[in-house]
Order: sequence, then structure tokens, then C-alpha cells
Amino acid sequence: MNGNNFFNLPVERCDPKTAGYLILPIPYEGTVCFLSGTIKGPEAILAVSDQMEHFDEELLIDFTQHGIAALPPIPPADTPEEEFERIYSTVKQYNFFHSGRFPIILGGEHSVTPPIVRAAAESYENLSVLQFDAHADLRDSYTGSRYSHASAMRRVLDWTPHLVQVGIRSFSEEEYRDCPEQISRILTAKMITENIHESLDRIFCGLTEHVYITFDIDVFDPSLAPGTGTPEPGGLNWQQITYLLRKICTTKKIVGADLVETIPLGGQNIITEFLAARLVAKIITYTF
Ligand SMILES: [Mn+2]
Repeated sequence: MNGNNFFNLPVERCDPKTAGYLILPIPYEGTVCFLSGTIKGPEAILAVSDQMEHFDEELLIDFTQHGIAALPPIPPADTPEEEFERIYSTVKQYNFFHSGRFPIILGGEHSVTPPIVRAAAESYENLSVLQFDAHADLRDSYTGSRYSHASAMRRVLDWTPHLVQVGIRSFSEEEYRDCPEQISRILTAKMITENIHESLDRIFCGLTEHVYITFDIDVFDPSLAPGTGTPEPGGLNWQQITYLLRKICTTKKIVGADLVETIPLGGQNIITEFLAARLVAKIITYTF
């Protein structure tokens, strides 16, 4: 990554003062409990973006036309509570949800999402959150922290009751017991594979007009995105996810998005970060 230059753009297309899309890297892995390395996710995604076409093969547009600028990364804080405050105040300072520009946040672990949702919910009355993930992340706390990555969606529920969870295939008995209503609104990876059209209808039923999207890269099958902390079998594929994303982005008002939990595996295995960068390109294309 060289400065603000994502997708290897000419200088006039990556100026943070004028770009229509702002990329905020948040390299944070303070509460990680298994495989580490998501702190290196944002830089790895930006690095491989150089290799991508600027022309979208599906909608036949140059998705970089409105400009895409990467902002300086937020340096990691010492505690999860400080990290929450740091992300929240940075997002407020950039005025992300009033600037007329589209923010895309790159994690980092999933605990980066709740402070962003808090800022978005303060700007949009009746905001809903659409989560693509293998895990429900509904524990009230995990390993002693209420700000753990495993509690990310429980903390999101502190700021909005409208949460739709897609691609889920792992949750605990505690989550099932404590959040039965929310669990009943989950669209599992199996449901989507069996009937994607019916699943899409159910997703729309749970969303309000303004939607914030959070992507955990582990929503994809681990064969497609092996670089992640907890690779759950039975995930969704590229065609399913881009189909859902396109339908949702062209029907709802998407106010911003994040993409978390990418771990670069190193060496020549760049599959996961390449997929992540392509997903960023698709988010931009579909919200153009
Ligand atoms: Mn997950």
C-alpha cells in the first residue's frame, strides 16, 4: 500500500478531500482468542488491490470513477474499551455519516463494528444492520470482555434492534437461550443454499430503509477464504453473496460497510485478501 492509493489509482482519483468512497483501515486484534493475524488484514487487502481491473465485468462500469481514498489507519488502543472510544470518536470526527461520501472500514477483528454502528445509528433514525458471518456473535461477554469480537452483534443490539444475520452456521447454547428472538431471525448458510429467493425476501423483511452492512470474511466457505481466525465449514460462495449484495444495494439505502477478520496467510497464498479486495470493489460497484 502506498499512502492513499487503493486499486493503484491516479492521484486525482485517490484524494481524501474529493473521493466519493473513503476506506478506513482499523488494524486491531485486541480480543482475538484463536488464530491471530487479523491486525495485518487491512494492509494485505490494500496491497493486492493493485492487481485488480477497474472495470466491473457485471455492470460494465469503471467503479473507480467517483474516487476511492484510503485514510490513515487507526492505531490500536491498549484495551477493548479504549478501542471502542477511539473508533467511535474517529468516525464522528470524519463525519462519515453526514459527509455524502461512502465509508468502507477494513478490520481487524469484528469488535471494530459496534462503535461504527453507534455513530451510524445516531445519524440515521431506524438504522438496520445486515451482518454476513459464520457466527452469530451474540454472547453478552466473552473471555471477560463485553467488547470481544464474539460479542460484536450483541453490542450492535445496544444501538439498534434491527439486525439481520446471514450465512450463520455457528452459535452457542447461551446465545440460543439469551437471544431467542434474534436467533429466530437468522438466515443460515443452509437456508440460503436451499432457497436463495425466499431467503432474500426474509432479509428484506428484517431491514429498514437505511442499512449498514458488516461482512465477516468467514461467511465465505473456508475453501474460498482460508485466511481467517475461525474457518467454519459449509459457508456461502462468491455467486451467492454477490447476488444477495447486489439485490440489497440496489433496493435499500446503504450508509456504509465494513469487512473484518481477514488474516493474510503469507507467502504466495493471497486468496483471502484478494477475495476481500474484490468484495470491496463489488460494494463500491453496487452502491455506485
Ligand atoms: Mn465470524
